[in-house]
Amino acid sequence: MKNKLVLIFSLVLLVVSSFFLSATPASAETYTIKMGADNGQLKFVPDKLTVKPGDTVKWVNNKLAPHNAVFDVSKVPAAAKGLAKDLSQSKLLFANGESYESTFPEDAPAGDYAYYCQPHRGAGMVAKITVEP
Ligand SMILES: [Cu+2]
Repeated sequence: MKNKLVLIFSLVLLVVSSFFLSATPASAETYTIKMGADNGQLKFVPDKLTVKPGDTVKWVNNKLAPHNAVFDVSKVPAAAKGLAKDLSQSKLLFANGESYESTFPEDAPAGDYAYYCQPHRGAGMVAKITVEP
């Protein structure tokens, strides 16, 4: 009887631990977004991207610098306004190939996060990241 209990307990432990292993963000991805299209357009490429909490976005300076990536706090989920500031990269990048990364935390609220390049916002250099759990 005691052995059986130990066996059941071990099995439960195994199932629970494997659940936690599969739930860890081992599959977190890093997505690269070009700042300035190859063809010389003032765009982020891609300008629409879907990520999961835990994923990282890497902006790379490509064409027509300077650029940056600032989230529009009026166009992010209501619960994510503080986060949007943390994710913003306001430093202007001038050199080709310069980059920075922002990681969406595990508790990032789902929804659309709009952002723009400050020098080129008026020229339409705006984009969107959708967080989908
Ligand atoms: Cu720009």
